[in-house]
Amino acid sequence: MRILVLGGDGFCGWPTALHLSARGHEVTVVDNQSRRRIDEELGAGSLTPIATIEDRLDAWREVTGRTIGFHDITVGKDYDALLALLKAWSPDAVVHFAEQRAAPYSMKSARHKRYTVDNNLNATNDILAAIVESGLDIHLAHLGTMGVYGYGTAGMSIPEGYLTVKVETPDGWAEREILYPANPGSIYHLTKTQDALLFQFYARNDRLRITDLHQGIVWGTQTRETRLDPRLVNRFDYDGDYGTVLNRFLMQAAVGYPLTVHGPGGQTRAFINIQDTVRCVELALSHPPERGERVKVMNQMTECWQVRQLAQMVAGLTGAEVAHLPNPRQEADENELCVENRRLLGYGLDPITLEDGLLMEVAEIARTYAGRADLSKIPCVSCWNAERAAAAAGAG
Ligand code: NAD
Ligand code: USQ
Repeated sequence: MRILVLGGDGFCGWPTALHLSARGHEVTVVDNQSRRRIDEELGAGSLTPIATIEDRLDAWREVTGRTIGFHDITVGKDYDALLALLKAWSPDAVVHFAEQRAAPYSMKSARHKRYTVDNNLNATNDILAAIVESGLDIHLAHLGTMGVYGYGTAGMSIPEGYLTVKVETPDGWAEREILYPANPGSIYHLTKTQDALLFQFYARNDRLRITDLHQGIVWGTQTRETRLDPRLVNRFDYDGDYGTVLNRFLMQAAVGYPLTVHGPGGQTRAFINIQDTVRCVELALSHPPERGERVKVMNQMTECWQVRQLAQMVAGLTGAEVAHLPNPRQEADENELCVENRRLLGYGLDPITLEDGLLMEVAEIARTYAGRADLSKIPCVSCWNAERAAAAAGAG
């Protein structure tokens, strides 16, 4: 297949581009490098030393003999360039990672809220509009989030995108399938719920073939391909805005920083290893929906854990201390979560779990690069509202 990877310089996009290229697909990356500029804005870079995109692509060619193309295009702004690329290159599939993906970053200030909404919604609408205008039959696979569902399910398993409801009609009770009600917990997560409506509209109106992968929190760093050369290393975010919980705990353990559990740590979340992320995208691309079919939604996660369980696990492995801090987020301190993921398992996903020993490998990466860490960037200082900010200030 010919595959365009939007956001292919990022944490999930880069290893996905390499994986697809290694599997023999023709791959081109589109990325405006906004994530690297946000590193500068926050004064917090990747723990691993990531090469420039040019060096990454040269290294891939040297190591494997395969070429990955690159275009510096802002999806959502440079519409003509995006459309021209689709028409000139005629991809079979587009994988869409090109969004601002950190919930704390999206909640930092009005500017960050506006940037996240503007960037994410325009990126999604532009790629959809460009596919329609190109006249090509391109399958779009988007990286969505488990967070569109909210995290409280009252004992029910979260289905893959759609909920069967009973409605009263003049002829009695009837069953209907609706898009699962959206319940976002941040402006970032909110943009993903809006993306879902854009997909629903374009699938119905223009018969576009669309897959929305509702992904859990990704942990890990390296994949088979990023391990091939130091210049291919994946990014590892640990700062209070972009670092996700499990990778942060592993890094904190490596530098001797007490693990930063928000509140009692009863938040249950869905997780997936980065190696499984790249495999899931490949599986999704090999099982596209038909033209005219509704949006295909798959829950891209492999296991659920509570934050405090993760902290205990990392503390058990490394001897780290655990700290309970005021929660800067407006979220439930305790929730249960159970998720359906039968579709990707049915296509052959063989999940990597936390028990598989990979945790130690990630801890190893964190230890190797611990000297690059700036400990002042670890605290989560983005608060969801004034009340949360006051509680954090009181505790500080
Ligand atoms: P990332 O920030 O590392 O990568 C996103 C990439 O997209 C960056 O390289 C950035 O420069 C680029 N980009 C952003 N906006 C762009 C635009 N308008 N035009 C061109 N390029 C643009 O994020 P990630 O962790 O790789 O996440 C990728 C996708 O996966 C996101 O949509 C995110 O919502 C989703 N996701 C990530 C996780 C996770 O734990 N990392 C979990 C679930 C879902
Ligand atoms: N948390 C802590 N301590 C920390 C960091 C986080 O207790 O030091 C808690 C948070 O309060 C939250 C949970 O851990 O309850 C998860 O936080 P996170 O930052 O790991 O994940 P989140 O903000 O939900 O976002 C990440 C990705 C996002 C993706 C989402 C998938 O950044 O792109 O969409 O995971 S999901 O969580 O399933 O919605």
